[in-house]
Amino acid sequence: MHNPLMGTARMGQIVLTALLSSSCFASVPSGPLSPIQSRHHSKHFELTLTWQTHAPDGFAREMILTNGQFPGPLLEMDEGDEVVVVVHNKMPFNTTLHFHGIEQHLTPWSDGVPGVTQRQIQPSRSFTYKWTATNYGSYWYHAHHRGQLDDGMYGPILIHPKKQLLSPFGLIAKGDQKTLWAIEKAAANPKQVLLSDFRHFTSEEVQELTVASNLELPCYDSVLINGKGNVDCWSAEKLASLVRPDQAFLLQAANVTSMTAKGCLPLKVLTTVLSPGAPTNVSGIPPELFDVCTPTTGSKEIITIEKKSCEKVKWVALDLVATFGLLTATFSIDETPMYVYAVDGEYIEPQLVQAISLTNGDRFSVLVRLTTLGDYTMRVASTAAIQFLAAHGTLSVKSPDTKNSPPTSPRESIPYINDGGDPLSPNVTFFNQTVQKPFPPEPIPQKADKTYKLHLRLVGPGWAVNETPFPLSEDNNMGQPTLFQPPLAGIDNKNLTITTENGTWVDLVFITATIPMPAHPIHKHGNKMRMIGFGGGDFKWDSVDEAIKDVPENFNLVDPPKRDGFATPQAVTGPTWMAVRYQVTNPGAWLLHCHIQSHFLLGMSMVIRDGVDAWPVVPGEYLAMA
Ligand SMILES: *[C@@H]1O[C@H](CO)[C@@H](O)[C@H](O)[C@H]1NC(C)=O
Ligand SMILES: *[C@@H]1O[C@H](CO)[C@@H](O)[C@H](O)[C@H]1NC(C)=O
Ligand SMILES: *[C@@H]1O[C@H](CO)[C@@H](O)[C@H](O)[C@H]1NC(C)=O
Ligand SMILES: *[C@@H]1O[C@H](CO)[C@@H](O)[C@H](O)[C@H]1NC(C)=O
Ligand SMILES: *[C@@H]1O[C@H](CO)[C@@H](O)[C@H](O)[C@H]1NC(C)=O
Ligand SMILES: *[C@@H]1O[C@H](CO)[C@@H](O)[C@H](O)[C@H]1NC(C)=O
Ligand SMILES: *[C@@H]1O[C@H](CO)[C@@H](O)[C@H](O)[C@H]1NC(C)=O
Ligand SMILES: [Cu+2]
Repeated sequence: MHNPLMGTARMGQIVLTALLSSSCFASVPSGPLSPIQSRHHSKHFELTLTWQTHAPDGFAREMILTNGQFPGPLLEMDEGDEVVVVVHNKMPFNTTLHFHGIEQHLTPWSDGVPGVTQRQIQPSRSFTYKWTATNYGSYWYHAHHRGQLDDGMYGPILIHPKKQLLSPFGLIAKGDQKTLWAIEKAAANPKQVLLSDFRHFTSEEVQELTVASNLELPCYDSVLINGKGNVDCWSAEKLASLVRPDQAFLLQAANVTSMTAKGCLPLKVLTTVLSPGAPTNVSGIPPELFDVCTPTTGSKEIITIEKKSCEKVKWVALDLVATFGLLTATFSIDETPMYVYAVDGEYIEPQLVQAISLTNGDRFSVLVRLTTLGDYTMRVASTAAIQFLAAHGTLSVKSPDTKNSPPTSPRESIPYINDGGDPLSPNVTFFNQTVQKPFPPEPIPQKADKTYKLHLRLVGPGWAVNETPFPLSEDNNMGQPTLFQPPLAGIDNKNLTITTENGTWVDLVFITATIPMPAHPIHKHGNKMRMIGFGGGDFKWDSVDEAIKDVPENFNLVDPPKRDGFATPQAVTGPTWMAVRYQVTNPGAWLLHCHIQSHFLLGMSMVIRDGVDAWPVVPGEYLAMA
């Protein structure tokens, strides 16, 4: 076990100032540090949403801009701040805004889920979200209405931790005080790196085609880093060289020989292998959606880091935010290992890795140690079976003192991964969630009060977390959000709702009921969860407690990972399961859903009415707001 005392609390300014000796130490935290007992402030943001032509990857289409930009602006604040976000809907359709991973403690009406916590915001109307920044770390905001996330409605959130917070940076600095200061300074000002997939069709066009064809249509056009990228059409040889066994199996089963020019599984795989027997109609699907690839020049994200010649080592922190609508992808920076120090906003025992697999909604905060000037390629490459797609950006380490700067080397940096997201050598270590430990340790009880077994299924063309696909918001509850209904009254659809009591510990066990089944990144609103176990085969027990007696090796009740979303294990030949545990401490109506946009749109959601015995009273202004 590690020693929590090895963590560090940030130092006061006086001590630091006294220790600043050379000009090089200008890189040690020098700005005014807040008093140890920092007062909580109010932070006010205005976000204006417009539907405009924009070309993030070089292809112009109508999409959602936030304050005229894409991705939306960073919302930056301190832990404990009272936050007000006023959303002005200047778009020609309804919308809502969700703050991903933000607890909304005592403010469930600001969670942004239409039909569950609010009514939709109509065109030319505004809505005021008010919440407290109860946690520190990396979060993001995005549309929660229909497929608007895929139209570009998202941006990052950064919550600076309280100064006295115990941090894991001492475990990286290993007793070296200067290293510790350099790391703390870097982590106080992380650079946002948003990783997205992007499509040339609007979300509503895709939704119409989905309904007309009776098929899920999961093929995109580009991957973006901070909203920049291009369409890069790969040769048939390159695509063939990257095909993995699971893809080869699917291609062969459909009697097709290769991925499409866009790097997608051909429609025939979808109609014959993935939706066998379902009545589908592909005649209305434009060839540009799956087959035809048209290259664009687009643009490339360059993150410039200034490294003074007297600084031997420059530490930089990056907040990686996976805003993907569909893809799971590998992220890696050539020749640059990453210390992962926080996941979904919260500190962990650091892991030193060369690559990270990210799925929808994930946040990874990493520190990199830069010693040599030059350009290093940042790579994001899809690992989803459905499509090959990658983006490259540049981490450019430059000297500010130009007279001393060496001639720029034309050398290409050496990659750890290929464009298929696979490691290029056995030396490449990926982040391992199984051994992701909260820092400092956070014990959990050995037993829960209640167990809910939830069956993930494909129901016709729809997806379900439980028995029944969830209706899209406008059909739900006949316009009356769940949160606005009396908590102790009966509920409309028991298949779509779980009700819990405040203070209790709850286990959710997700079981794949349709085989084969892809991984589903399940996100819970309102709180983080601990992933206490997973495995293959049927979950034949009634509770985790019973299961542990039979298969103790599948569980970790000591230091399980904590996140606001966990991906269920993919089921290829037989069922799989995953168990998460949380305590109900945040009464309210919370959505539990798959974060893959096409699955979400096809119904993969349900509502957990947490702590109905202790629901806060919805303020009148929210009951009235629409
Ligand atoms: C837009 O929102 C309003 C208010 O919530 C709702 O009555 C209306 O049906 C919505 N319109 C559409 C097209 O969903
Ligand atoms: C693939 O080809 C085999 C042999 O020709 C045939 O039996 C099978 O039905 C075909 N499958 C599909 C999905 O076309
Ligand atoms: C299939 O889709 C096309 C284009 O959307 C439509 O014209 C046609 O009527 C559909 N066929 C069937 C059998 O539904
Ligand atoms: C892997 O690491 C070993 C030991 O550090 C080194 O000798 C070897 O060259 C590395 N291999 C590759 C492919 O990078
Ligand atoms: C992750 O860690 C677990 C526990 O040590 C180990 O069993 C597993 O093989 C590791 N996974 C990878 C991909 O390294
Ligand atoms: C609830 O689930 C059961 C079992 O799958 C199903 O028979 C029933 O029709 C569902 N009810 C609703 C209202 O969808
Ligand atoms: C809900 O439960 C938590 C944990 O037991 C407790 O701290 C909190 O006060 C409760 N909330 C209400 C409103 O009773
Ligand atoms: Cu899913």
